[in-house]
Amino acid sequence: MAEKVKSCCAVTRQRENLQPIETKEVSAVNRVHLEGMIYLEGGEFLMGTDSDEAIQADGEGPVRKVQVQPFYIDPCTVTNEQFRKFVSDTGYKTEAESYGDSFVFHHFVSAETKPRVKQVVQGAPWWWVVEGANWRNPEGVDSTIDDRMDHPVVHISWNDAMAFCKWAGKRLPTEVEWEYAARGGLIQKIYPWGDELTPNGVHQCNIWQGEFPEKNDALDGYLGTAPANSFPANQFGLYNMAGNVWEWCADWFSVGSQHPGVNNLSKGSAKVIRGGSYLCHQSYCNRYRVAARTFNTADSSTGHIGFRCVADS
Ligand SMILES: [Cu+2]
Repeated sequence: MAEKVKSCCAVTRQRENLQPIETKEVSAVNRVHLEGMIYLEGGEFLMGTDSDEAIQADGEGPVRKVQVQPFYIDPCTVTNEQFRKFVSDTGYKTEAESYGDSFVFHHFVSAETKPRVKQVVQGAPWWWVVEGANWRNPEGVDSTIDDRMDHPVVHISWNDAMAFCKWAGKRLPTEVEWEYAARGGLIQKIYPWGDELTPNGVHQCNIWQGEFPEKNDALDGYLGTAPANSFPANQFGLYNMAGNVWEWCADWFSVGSQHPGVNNLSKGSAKVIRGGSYLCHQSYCNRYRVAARTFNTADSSTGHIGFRCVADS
């Protein structure tokens, strides 16, 4: 990244000899599970922000009127439980499993796993490339998801998320749909619930408290991921549209004039992610605001990126 904006989030696979991943063709089971999904009627909304807090280089502004068609959306990000069903049904192998490693936040790596740290990311030394880290073993081979089945699945690349969507008869939200949903019908508020981060001192989302990246006070109750349905939902009934895990969108990332708020599904080098994660902090990476955005390559996976699905109405 050429920009100077500090980020907890930009961590991307970079390989000398990128080998094509063998992805098994997933049979398109045509079963749209609309039960449990929330219908949003769409319409016109104000996307983006011109506030002082906006990260200019990310292309958060200008504010523009955008039209959204009606669609269905999952109230929560896809959980470990749901992803396990998909894998047991299809035998799908994620990209992290094919590569043999994934990005893990340094605090979560045990002494036993330390010898399996293949690389520390330059410029973001809190990200370690851990051999054997994947969705079943989020912190490496000595970790499990057994006590986190209701948490968001992580170490999922954009390509993996697309495979899940295909199986489920759903799709990834466009960035426009994602922001419309996240705003929950509020107009130009900073967060999905309003303008105050902790109204009456009550935490509304899972982000970082303390000194990033060394000391996480976890005042919101969580060091890493939280259950996908934790914290109050926004006015549309959607959970964790801010914090917890970044969420993949369908669009390629772009900024500037080519980014008027229309869907960018045809070309690009990295995919949009939205919402921020348990690692974001105002002092460092203020990207849990509802207008904030960043990107990652379609084959990258980390312990703080997940996804939620939408479906056509
Ligand atoms: Cu961040």
